Amino acid sequence: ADERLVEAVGETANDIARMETRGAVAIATAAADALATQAIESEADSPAGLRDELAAAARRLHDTRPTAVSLANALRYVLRDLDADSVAELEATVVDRATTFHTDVEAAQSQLGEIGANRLQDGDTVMTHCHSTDALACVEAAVADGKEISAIVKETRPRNQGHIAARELRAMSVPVTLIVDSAARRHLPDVDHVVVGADSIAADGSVINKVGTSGLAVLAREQGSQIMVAAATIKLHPDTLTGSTVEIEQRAETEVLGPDERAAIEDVQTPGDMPPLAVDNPAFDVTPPRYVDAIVTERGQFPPESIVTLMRELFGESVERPWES
Ligand code: RUB
Repeated sequence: ADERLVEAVGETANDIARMETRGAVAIATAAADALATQAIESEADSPAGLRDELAAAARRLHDTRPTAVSLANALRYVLRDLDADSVAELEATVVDRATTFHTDVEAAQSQLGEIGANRLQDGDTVMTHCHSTDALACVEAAVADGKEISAIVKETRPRNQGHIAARELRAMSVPVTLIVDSAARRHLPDVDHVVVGADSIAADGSVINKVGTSGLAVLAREQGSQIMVAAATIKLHPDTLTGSTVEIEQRAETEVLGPDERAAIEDVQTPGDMPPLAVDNPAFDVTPPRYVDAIVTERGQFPPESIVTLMRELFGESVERPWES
C-alpha cells in the first residue's frame, strides 16, 4: 500500500470494488470525494508532491472496476490542469472541483429526469433492469408531473439490484411487480417503455450496461416496446472516439454459485476425466445502437447514432488519463 494515500482513498476504493458503493453515478461522486479528502488530509509539502499523491490516489480508485467510465471522467474532471503555486491553492482547487462535480451531477440527473419524463405517458408501464439512479430520475419526474406509472422490475441476477430499484420505485408511489429475469418476454406485451441506465456509452451509440440489458432490448424491440437509456454525459466514454472498446468487468464465480452448489453439481460419476465446472460471470454487456430508441442526457435526448457529436463537443479528441501520470 502507498503510505501517502489517506485512509478515505483506500476505503472508497474497497467499497467500490466490493460493490458497497455501486452504480455509475455513485461510483463517480465517491471517487471525486476521495480525491478531495486526499488533498485536504495530505502532508505533502510542495504542489508537485501533492500532484503525485493525487495521481496515486486516482490510480487506486481507477483500478477498482473497469466498465463505468463515469469513474474515469470524475478523475479527469477533478485533476485536469492542476497548476498552482502552493499546496493550499492546489488543495482548494481540488476541493472546489469535487464539490462542483457533485453539484453538476445532481443537476444533470434532475434535468435528464425531466427530459426522460416527457417520453412517459399517464398510465404507462415501464420495465427496469438493474438499479439506475438516472433511469429512476425519469420515472420520478413523470410521477411528479402527475402521471400514473407502474413498473415491472427485473430481479437482475446474480446481485439482485432489482430489489433496490423496487424499493426506490415504491418510495415514489409506483406500484411494482418484481419478476425473475427470464420472465421478461412474458411481460413485455404489457410494457410501454424499457427504461435502463448506462455504465458507458460508446461513440457509435452502443450502450454498456448491466448484463442482460442487450437481450432485454432485443426482446423489447420484437414486442414493440420503446427502449430508453437514461445516462448523464459523464457516461460518455471518450476513449471510444478513437476506436477503443469498453472493458467488460468479469466478476467472481461465487456470485453465481456457492461452494456447496458447485460440489453438488460436480458430485457425479463421469466416464472420463472432466475439467471443473466452468462458470462465467460478466457484469455488463453491449447493446447495439439499433436496439435503442433514445439516449436521454441532461443535454437533451439523442438517437444513439448521433451521440458521437455530443461526445466530441464535450471531450474533444484528446483525453487526459491522470491515473497514468
Ligand atoms: C449498475 C448498472 C446501472 C448503471 C447506471 O451496475 O449497471 O444500470 O451503473 O446506474 P453495478 P446510475 O450494480 O454492477 O454497479 O444511473 O445510477 O449511474
